[in-house]
Amino acid sequence: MKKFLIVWVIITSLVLASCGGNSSKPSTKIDVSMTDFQFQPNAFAVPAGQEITLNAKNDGGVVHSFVIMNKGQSAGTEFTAEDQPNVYWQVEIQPGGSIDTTFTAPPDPGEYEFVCHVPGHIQAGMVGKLNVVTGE
Ligand SMILES: [Cu+2]
Repeated sequence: MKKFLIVWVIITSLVLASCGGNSSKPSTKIDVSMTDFQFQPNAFAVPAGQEITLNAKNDGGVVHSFVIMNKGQSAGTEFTAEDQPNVYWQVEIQPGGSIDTTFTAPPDPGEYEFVCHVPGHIQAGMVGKLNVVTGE
């Protein structure tokens, strides 16, 4: 029985690892679920300068947001008024709601932080990484 458990753990981690690998493949579509208090998944790769479709669902019980910070900017542990000028793009979703919208990916490749701006939510875990990559 113990052996089966170990095998199951290994298979599960392999599956999870391969899923993680997919997030580094650039896509013009982002599908994200927001819960209390997580982005699932919490890492995306998009091609620089292209139009990105964002499909976001708030599966939580409180309002959440998807806020992309400018390159090199971090909201830290709490999003405050001082962080607002450093926002690249943002959208808010009511609990139980969903949105289907588009934004233009930053033309400058690199790593961008995205967060939920609602007080306390970054500390609770609502932070992720948007990897902007150049097309060939
Ligand atoms: Cu939130």
